[in-house]
Amino acid sequence: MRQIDASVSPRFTQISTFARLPICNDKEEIKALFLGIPFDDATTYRPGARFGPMGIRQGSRLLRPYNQFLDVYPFDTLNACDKGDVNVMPGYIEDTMKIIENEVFSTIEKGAVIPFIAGGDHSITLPILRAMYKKYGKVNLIHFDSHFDFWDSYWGKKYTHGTWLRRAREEGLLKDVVQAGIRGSLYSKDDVKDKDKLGIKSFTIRDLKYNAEGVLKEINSLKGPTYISIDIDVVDPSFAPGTGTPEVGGLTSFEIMEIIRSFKINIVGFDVVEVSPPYDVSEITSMLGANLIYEGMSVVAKSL
Ligand SMILES: [Mn+2]
Repeated sequence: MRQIDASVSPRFTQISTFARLPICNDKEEIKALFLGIPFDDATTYRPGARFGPMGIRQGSRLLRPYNQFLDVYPFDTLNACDKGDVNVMPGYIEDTMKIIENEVFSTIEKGAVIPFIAGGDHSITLPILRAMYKKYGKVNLIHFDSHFDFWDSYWGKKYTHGTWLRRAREEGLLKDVVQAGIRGSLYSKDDVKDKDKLGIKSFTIRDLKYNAEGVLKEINSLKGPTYISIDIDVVDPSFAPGTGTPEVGGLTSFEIMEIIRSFKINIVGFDVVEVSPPYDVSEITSMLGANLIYEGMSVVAKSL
């Protein structure tokens, strides 16, 4: 059984691994790992998500081994470990995407290891999906966000944290796509129409707030390998102020946790992106990010 050293106080100020898990080594069979991608050069507004992995590790110190709501010991069941951070290249988005793709692929190449990834801005999800495609072929995508993220370009540039989803579609990496939590002002009415062109089932924050069961039905009907990507800004800034592009009127922290707990799908990868500790207050965003990964691990452990 995966034991957490109880002699290490959660109040200890040393920032260690995610949930004080062991560092990954090649000798042990694992089913899941934590991986940080500290890259935020593709943000369009507030920076700081490069400190997301650090913040989420820090916010994970109080996580305990047993999840009472799903009746599971996620770390033990998954034999989970922390693989550290991807060695990104600041200032070079496309070079970094290649590094991310290779690094993520190397973690999933052999066996059925599920990466739980802490961003980083949302641009990191595109190279992760490229790695997923290499392993599984087309995967389904469940995308929680306050933004569509399928704009064509920003300042004429194709690779930003607001364009990754369109690129993933164009590259043929994805099967069914369900996104939810969309809100905020838009550039144009055409933004809304593009979701049909791109074959994306898109639900607004109203759909989630007034009919979460309907949205969950769509999500849980997905068949085959499915990747989950959660932009922390799907949560209301009152619960998650530490993020790059906040939009008011979002989910509560309780609501997003309950949604994750309800997943009944074949999860092959999971990310929480856009946590920006420099804009955080009392670590609440970092703690939420850590807990969302914990719930994700718990759902996967439960399904085994
Ligand atoms: Mn967003």
